[in-house]
Amino acid sequence: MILSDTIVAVATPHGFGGISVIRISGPDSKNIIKKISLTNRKNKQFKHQAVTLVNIIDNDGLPFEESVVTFFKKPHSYTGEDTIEVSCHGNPSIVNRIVSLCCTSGARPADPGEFTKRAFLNGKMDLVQAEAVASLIHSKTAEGASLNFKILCGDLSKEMNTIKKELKDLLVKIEFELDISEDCLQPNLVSRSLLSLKTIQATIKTALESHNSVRMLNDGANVVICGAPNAGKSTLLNCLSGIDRAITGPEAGTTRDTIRASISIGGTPVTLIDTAGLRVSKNKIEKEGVVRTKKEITRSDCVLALTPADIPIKKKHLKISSGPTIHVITKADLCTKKKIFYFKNKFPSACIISAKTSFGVPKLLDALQKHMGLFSSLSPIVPVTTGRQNLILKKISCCIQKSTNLLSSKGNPQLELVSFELRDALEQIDAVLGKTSTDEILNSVFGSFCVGK
Ligand SMILES: Nc1nc2c(ncn2[C@@H]2O[C@H](COP(=O)(O)OP(=O)(O)OP(=O)(O)O)[C@@H](O)[C@H]2O)c(=O)[nH]1
Ligand SMILES: [Mg+2]
Repeated sequence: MILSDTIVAVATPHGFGGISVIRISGPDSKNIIKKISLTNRKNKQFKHQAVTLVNIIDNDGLPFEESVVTFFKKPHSYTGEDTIEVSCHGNPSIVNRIVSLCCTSGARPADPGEFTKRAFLNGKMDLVQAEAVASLIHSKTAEGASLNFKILCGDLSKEMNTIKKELKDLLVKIEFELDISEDCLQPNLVSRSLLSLKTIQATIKTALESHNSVRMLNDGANVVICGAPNAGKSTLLNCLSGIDRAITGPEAGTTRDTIRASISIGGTPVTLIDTAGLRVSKNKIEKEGVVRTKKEITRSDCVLALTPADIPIKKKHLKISSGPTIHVITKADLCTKKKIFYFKNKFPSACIISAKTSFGVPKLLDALQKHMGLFSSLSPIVPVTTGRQNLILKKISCCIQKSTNLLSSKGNPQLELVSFELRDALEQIDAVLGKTSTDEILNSVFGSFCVGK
């Protein structure tokens, strides 16, 4: 696709620094840089993938900046168009002056994500890869960045294309069967089709299951520490974060508000949230504290439900959240070995700890990592990383399930309906890869990018 206009934007963060990079993309890129610069290497300037040292000149032809210009000839550039990158001194006043000179010379300011959108429209990458660019830039962990790099290189796209090929092969066989007489059923068509569908469904299921852990890898996870007053919540927050973050004390109801501390578990940033103790209270402030605790629970990725070892544990203490929850029995240092043994038998999945002595804390961290299923970029599983991909993959999974059910039903399988479901699944795969995306979807994907990418 050839876009007729030329866009310009700063590709590096705003502010002072050694260098800032300004990106220009479109058919007029070369003309624009020629208009606003002077160089004494007249014949050798602006060759593909070569750098040219230039003086940037103002409207009166007076130089005010020395920059290095790199030219990428279409289609061998990020966007697939003629692209110029100006590396200038990292001073916002210089950067803004160059951008505005580019605009008066024929470029227009780029929209957020417009360079990547052009790369997508010019077939340099599919929509899954384009999304990986945004995720790579915003990923909060090295693991997340590595994973997004793999997806940018095409790992997930390859997986989608493999599924597409398998579904297409299946569809061809089903439609061939529909075209010939019923008596000539291809041998083992149903059993072989069911086997293929089972394999595809398993791949999709794994990709979907890892979506949540990947989200935590990119964005970080929220872990809420809750339980009755005096359960040892704030002491555990301080113990896990290694800082004296929250006030602790023997008085029940010490913590009234939510208190946050950041830690890293297996490379994933985790925000620990200490909360007000859950109890019925007439005190207005304490009541508000409990409301806030409940709000944090609904937004959490995992809840630590604390019960102290020195008071009887009731079922209601453990039913704090319907989401992932780890039962933590605190103050184990106050217990005899016999009591700890009793707890281990009665609550086999609970973590028994003492935040005072750190007993059981490493095991709690392991349990937390396991519970949240924190993802490793080294895993051979290729996960879906965005909400859009997750939603579409669920639809594909649904079509495959319907096809499986139709083929498994007794009597002659309704192959027309199977064919309809498979076609739907194929359309959804094209939607994941961006082959059939509407402007609205593209705007929502690229609108979340930063300007200059
Ligand atoms: N022996 C022992 N005491 C603990 C332990 N953890 C907490 N405590 C004590 O228990 C009391 C309550 O601890 P906090 O951490 O303030 O309890 P909390 O759950 O935050 O209490 P509220 O904020 O009032 O809801 C304090 O006196 C702590 O020193 C522990 O592991 N062992
Ligand atoms: Mg507290």
